[in-house]
Amino acid sequence: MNIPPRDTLYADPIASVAGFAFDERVAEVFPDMIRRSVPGYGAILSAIGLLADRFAQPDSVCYDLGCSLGGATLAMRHGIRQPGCRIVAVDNATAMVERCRELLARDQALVPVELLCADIREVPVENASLVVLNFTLQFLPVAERLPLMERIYQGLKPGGALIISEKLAFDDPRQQALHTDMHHAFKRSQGYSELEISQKRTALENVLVPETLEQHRSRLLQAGFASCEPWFQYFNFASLIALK
Ligand code: GEK
Repeated sequence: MNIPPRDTLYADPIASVAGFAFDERVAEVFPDMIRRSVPGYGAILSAIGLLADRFAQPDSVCYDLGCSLGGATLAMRHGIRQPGCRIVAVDNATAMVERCRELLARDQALVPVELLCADIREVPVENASLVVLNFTLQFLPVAERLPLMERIYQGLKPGGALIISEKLAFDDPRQQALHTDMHHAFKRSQGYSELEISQKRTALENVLVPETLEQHRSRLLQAGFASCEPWFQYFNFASLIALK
């Protein structure tokens, strides 16, 4: 097994930090970056495998929207035990999709995966039993989030589910400050320097737009979902499950 290269993209001072983009340099270090930046990422992927086993229905489709290198796709692929299932994995970053294709080719599991380089706002969702948005919705303009939730709801079969993991914001300024501080403490504990933390934060400004748990919940209910509950939270990172 190759050790994934370490994320040092923000280690040196940058005169003017540009907005974060999912380019070749990010794709190369992505596995290391996401594990050291998102508290609980590994636990969430393991649970997505278990949830895929629970929700995948025979002869249906499981979607991984914003798949990056296919972490959630592979978790689902190894979790699904129902016959006739396939996975549709989608990302609009060419560098991510190319690497994802190589990683999927090395994986031995049998569930077919269709990997699309496309915008998740344009990909039809049909005959779905499970849809996963693992830290992707936060990168869409806020106004485009409800139409996507409505399309996902329409494309889910009865009994289907949506898993949505996001960085959260908080209405209470003390909670906001606490969770931001604790996230930075997590990143420091993972070996990121103050400079790396602050330059990355600048790069993500206006690119990653977090919302509160309540905003997510009310949007999901507005889109038609019968209920929605967080099943995981680690500081300001949470994962929700919405049921059709
Ligand atoms: C994982 N789910 O490892 N259409 C398609 N893809 C998009 C769009 C869009 N409109 N906007 C952003 N993306 C993964 C991690 S990363 C999360 C997801 C993070 C893609 C973008 O190219 C990137 O690959 C992914 O969403 C977000 O479980 O980096 O914090």
